[in-house]
Amino acid sequence: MSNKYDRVVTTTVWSPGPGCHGGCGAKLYIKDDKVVKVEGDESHPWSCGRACSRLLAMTQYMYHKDRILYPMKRVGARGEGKFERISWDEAYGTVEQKFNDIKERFGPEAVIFCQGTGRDIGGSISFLCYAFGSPNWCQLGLAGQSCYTPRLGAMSMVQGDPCVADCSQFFEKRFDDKRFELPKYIVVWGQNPGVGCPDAFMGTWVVDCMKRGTKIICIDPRWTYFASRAEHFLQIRPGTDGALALGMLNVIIENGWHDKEFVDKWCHGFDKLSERVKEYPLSKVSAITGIPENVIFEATKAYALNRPSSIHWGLPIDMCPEGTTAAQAIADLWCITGNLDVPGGNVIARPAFGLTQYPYDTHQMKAMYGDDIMDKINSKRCGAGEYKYLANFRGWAQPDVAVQQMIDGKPYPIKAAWIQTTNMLGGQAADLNKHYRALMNMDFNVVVDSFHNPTTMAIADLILPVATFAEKESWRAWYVPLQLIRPAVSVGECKSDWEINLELARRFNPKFKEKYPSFQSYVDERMKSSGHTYKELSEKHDGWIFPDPEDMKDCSVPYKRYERGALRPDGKPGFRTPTGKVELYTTMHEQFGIDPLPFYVEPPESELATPELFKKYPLVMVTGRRSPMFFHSEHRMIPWLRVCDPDPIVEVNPDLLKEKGICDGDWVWVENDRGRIRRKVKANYCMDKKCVSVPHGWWLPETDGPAPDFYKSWEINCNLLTPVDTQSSSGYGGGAYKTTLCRIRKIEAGEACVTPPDYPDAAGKDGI
Ligand SMILES: Nc1nc2c(c(=O)[nH]1)N[C@H]1C(S)=C(S)[C@@H](COP(=O)(O)OP(=O)(O)OC[C@H]3O[C@@H](n4cnc5c(=O)[nH]c(N)nc54)[C@H](O)[C@@H]3O)O[C@H]1N2
Ligand SMILES: Nc1nc2c(c(=O)[nH]1)N[C@H]1C(S)=C(S)[C@@H](COP(=O)(O)OP(=O)(O)OC[C@H]3O[C@@H](n4cnc5c(=O)[nH]c(N)nc54)[C@H](O)[C@@H]3O)O[C@H]1N2
Ligand SMILES: [Mo]
Repeated sequence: MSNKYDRVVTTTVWSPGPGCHGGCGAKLYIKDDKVVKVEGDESHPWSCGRACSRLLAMTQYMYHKDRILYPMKRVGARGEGKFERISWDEAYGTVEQKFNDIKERFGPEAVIFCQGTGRDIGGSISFLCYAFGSPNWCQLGLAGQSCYTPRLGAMSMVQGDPCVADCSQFFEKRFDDKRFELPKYIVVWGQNPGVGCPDAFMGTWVVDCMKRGTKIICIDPRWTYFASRAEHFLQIRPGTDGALALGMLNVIIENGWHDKEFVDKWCHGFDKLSERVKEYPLSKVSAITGIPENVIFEATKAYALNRPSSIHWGLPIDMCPEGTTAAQAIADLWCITGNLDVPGGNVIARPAFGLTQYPYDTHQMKAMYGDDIMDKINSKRCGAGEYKYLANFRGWAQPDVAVQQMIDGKPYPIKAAWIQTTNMLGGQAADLNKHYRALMNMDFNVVVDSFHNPTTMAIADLILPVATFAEKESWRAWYVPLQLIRPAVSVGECKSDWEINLELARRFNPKFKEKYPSFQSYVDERMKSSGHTYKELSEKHDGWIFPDPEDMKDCSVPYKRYERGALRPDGKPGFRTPTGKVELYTTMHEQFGIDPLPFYVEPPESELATPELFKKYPLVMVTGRRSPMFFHSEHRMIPWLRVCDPDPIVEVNPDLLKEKGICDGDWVWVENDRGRIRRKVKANYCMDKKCVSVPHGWWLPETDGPAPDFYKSWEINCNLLTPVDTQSSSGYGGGAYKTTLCRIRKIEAGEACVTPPDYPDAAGKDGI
């Protein structure tokens, strides 16, 4: 190391900063107690030295002039944008007093704990929520809880565990490990992993497999990187993936291309599934999905007859109408083709050493909080009464039910919101106006974040400044390896989410004061099953550890765990389902009163479902395709990133533009009955003529924060146009983010943007 730097810290990346689902290794170069350069860590087995644009721009994030460095309390009216610095002690004391006061008057369930996507937060926010005694923890605003949970739910019901496509990531030596086998095909289904690296899966892994010979089947309405390199590209009508999967199952079963041995020995309900899928012949599926019959047939044949192959899927599956059942149909595909938990297939992904950090399913909820946790929380959890599936899987409250309850107070009032890792009014929440209304209705809102944004400006009463990954101690076991996040520097008075939440949990629940005198004591307790402590692992240079691949009893070691009895709590061979088999006919669904077999329904708004509306709004607004420069609503203020992706755009097929007399670069309205937003046109043949792509999370940090501007969220945020209350019959899935109908037209002189509604009767409008 040259004397340009005092030291280099290697650590694991996991939000805040890049914002992401994390898992990369980074090297932080430090001079005079400041991080001056960031690089990827080439020795890291997952990322192998690669670093995304957001990681490389970390120094601009950490030391940005607008970063919130101290706790702040609101001193003017809500929306005025007047905040004053306070001490941590006052901040903690205020939360303690306000939340306890609400608890006394309305019960602990009257405080809702809201998070964004799966960052290093799920563990600490659920811990705080349950320590306070509330059952209401969710991604408020994420219509239908439509991100990953529907896929996780379906996988849990069908096969007892989540799984991911195997690109050798389960082994430290990666492709050199003899246990691994290269997939013949990877089906990239409704995901763009090269951009997003979503859900603990690195897009570069797919490319690494492609370089070694893996072929691609891509299912996407848009011409993407993977589409352009695919052997088979299925350009699908948005929201119809469930029908496609059912059609593919039908083709496989009809032609006898399934793995008969695996199906006979390990699957339950194959005959019933075979009957159901007969309702989805190719002609019908082709008409629904818009994909030619022969294209579906050939792709299905390639996937089914070339083993091992895997399917790697994404968010649009959750956002299909009946997202859980669309996911169920796709899971059935890898199960009946014998691709489950085999090398190069879809491999079960339990947390390293079986240790849980962030409860992704009911088993983990019970492991963390005791066997009676679900009963305890279900009596009051928003949505648990209506949705049996929700009541029995994971711990989330149902967000569409919760937001309504925040407005009408039925069946009981909700009075305060704890908001940590989500900018609802600038990113996460569908139906922007409804969420604004609901949050204005709260007596007290706390936001834990690193920058001001539309949410902090509009509704925050207290803001707590959060430390980036480079400034905190934490850990990660989002499957393997177990990795440490190690602090390199500190900035302002920022604290980590864990530090903040543990301190408050101690104040709300004194038993934690004794039990966890420090964050490390909590981590060490959770890490016990690995046989390591935080300190000991941290002293190891690399700071990560894979389970011993020879340990056949370890449930986080692949493959074929169902044969060796490593999946079930009773230690018997089989899967963690009621029958011990892969449940193609899911008995849990039967118990919940949901169809045990997959089925298809149309999106709530579509050409077929609402033909009259379609006449008025003939385009499908597909929102949310990811930009490598931004994570959701973040990073618009980071110069290196914004310069690469400067404007809120709408991508439109050039032929459609010609018909409408609109030019590349024009500003247009994107509109429907819920409102209209301004966007700059980007002509792009990647888009189907029937769809437009509208990236989400846009607000302009360079404009005015206080009301009525709120950084232009009401002018450009596409969630002004998306609905809530479209959730699946399970309560999970079905958010219409990819299937909302709209139209585009030129902006006429004198036409103004929408402004935020005024809520003069809102409860928490004045001082705190
Ligand atoms: N840089 C960056 N990375 C991110 C994020 C970010 O904001 N920025 N967000 C993170 C989060 S929380 C998530 S959930 C993931 C999401 O990441 P992904 O799972 O990749 O989801 P999207 O980017 O929404 O869409 C992926 C692809 O699906 C296509 N698509 C759209 N509608 C449909 C459909 O109905 N069917 C099919 N088959 N395809 C469709 C889109 O055209 C797009 O190419 O990314 C994570 N990673
Ligand atoms: N139209 C449309 N809307 C969508 C989507 C879409 O595809 N289309 N995608 C949806 C999906 S899949 C998801 S998961 C949601 C995600 O939505 P969110 O995860 O809520 O993302 P943001 O709205 O950007 O809010 C994140 C906020 O948390 C802060 N932050 C980042 N990391 C941390 C951290 O570790 N700690 C703390 N305390 N703060 C942090 C950021 O500064 C930012 O203000 O958005 C959904 N919204
Ligand atoms: Mo997400």
